[in-house]
Amino acid sequence: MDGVPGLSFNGIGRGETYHYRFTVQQGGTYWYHSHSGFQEQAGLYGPLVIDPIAPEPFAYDRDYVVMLSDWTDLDAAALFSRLKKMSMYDNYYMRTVGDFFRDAREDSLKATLADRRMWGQMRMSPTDLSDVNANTYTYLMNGTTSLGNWTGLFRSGEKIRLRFINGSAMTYFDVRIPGLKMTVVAADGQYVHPVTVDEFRIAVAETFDVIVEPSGQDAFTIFAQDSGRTGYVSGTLAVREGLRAPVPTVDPRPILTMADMGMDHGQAGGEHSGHDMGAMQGMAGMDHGQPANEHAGHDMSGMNMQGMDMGSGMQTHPASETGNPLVDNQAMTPTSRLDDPGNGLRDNGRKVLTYAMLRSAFEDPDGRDPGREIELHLTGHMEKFAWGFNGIKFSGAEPLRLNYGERLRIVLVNDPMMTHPIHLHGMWSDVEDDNGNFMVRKHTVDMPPGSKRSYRVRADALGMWAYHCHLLYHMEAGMMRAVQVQEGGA
Ligand SMILES: [Cu+2]
Repeated sequence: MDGVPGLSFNGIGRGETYHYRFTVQQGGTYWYHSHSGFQEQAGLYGPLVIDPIAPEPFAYDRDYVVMLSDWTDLDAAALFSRLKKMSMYDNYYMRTVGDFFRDAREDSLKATLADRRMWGQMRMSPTDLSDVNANTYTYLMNGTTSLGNWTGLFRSGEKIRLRFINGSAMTYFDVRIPGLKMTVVAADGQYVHPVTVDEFRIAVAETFDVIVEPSGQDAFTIFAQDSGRTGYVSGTLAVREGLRAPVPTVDPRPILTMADMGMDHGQAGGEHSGHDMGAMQGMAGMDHGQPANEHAGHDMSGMNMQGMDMGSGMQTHPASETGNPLVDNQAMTPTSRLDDPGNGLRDNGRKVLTYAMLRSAFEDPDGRDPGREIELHLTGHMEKFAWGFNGIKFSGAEPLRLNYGERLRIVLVNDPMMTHPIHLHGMWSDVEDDNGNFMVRKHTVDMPPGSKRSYRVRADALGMWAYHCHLLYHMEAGMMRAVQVQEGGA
């Protein structure tokens, strides 16, 4: 019943009634949405909270759903065709001539030129963080704008459970409540060992349950800014209706760095500015000479890999990516980056949740070592707004076949310079740490640019399932596969 029209059932026609019948095997915070066309963008979604049978491992006095979403009055099909024609439409922040000369003063002119040339060859603006942003979207909290000020009431000293759900089509949010610590107790509906933070990034489709204990003030702002720093939505926790607390300004706009492109050999700690690329200027010599498809199959021989650790092992790529006009970038040295709070959140003076802090409150629910491994690359071409796995769109791909009951490992490599929240229907994704140990059970695994992450899957649900990027327009453009779980071995 985690179905998708065309894969596991025929959808629900106009005027039809469809009865979902399923055994509830879990509790927690989830959401539901249409999987037909662009209906999710048009608002066909809602929160889904399942009360557990067993007592919960934490206490609270009240709970509220805080559902975040991105709304547009545009027809979603029109927005999609705009993305196909002008993928940069919302990216107002192309760097200006003024920025160029400021950079040139601060660095050497040579380094600045090298940096700019490199980004030009990458066919991406270093500020290009999201395809659609607040220039198009109005962000909503529980269906209302910041002006509408959704308010959750509390009495001083109470423990409030907030069930954050990112029901956006395309938007990552960075969430904080100035003046309050948030203790994360569940991720994607499943209990985690409590971890207390100031802020968390919530990918599209993820859910996080947090507990806060407001006191000492009558009102606190729940602040959710988009990851591209083009806008925000806010609401309020208050002792009565009609109150507000100060609303922070949106953080400075981050820029993508070499680390975000999977080309950094070290850990991702520390927010790189575009200026420290001087040391990487050898990268600007990456001239592949084939304008149509310069990044499929890098010719390493011509590159001056100054400052890069060639010994750490370069990432290999599937043959289907080579010479593929739908692949504009390949991660060279991707790492899990599990302890990276993410672009725009590093060293911001706040304690920011990372995946490395998420530990399920239970042992590996399967316990077996994976019997085999499937590596899939997230691929795309920014300008063409083409997305897929291994350079192949959904329409041209065979289903992934899993054997009923098997335990396998899926390794994802994110080649394009965008972040993708990857969701497998029907089965859990048990995220592993860098040593291949079970870490946290999720249904949506965020894949930052240049990352390589693995998770275990127990193929315990027969049938056809969708496996896709949860950015709606990426999925529609082809970043989706069918997964077929079948009985009786390979
Ligand atoms: Cu995507």
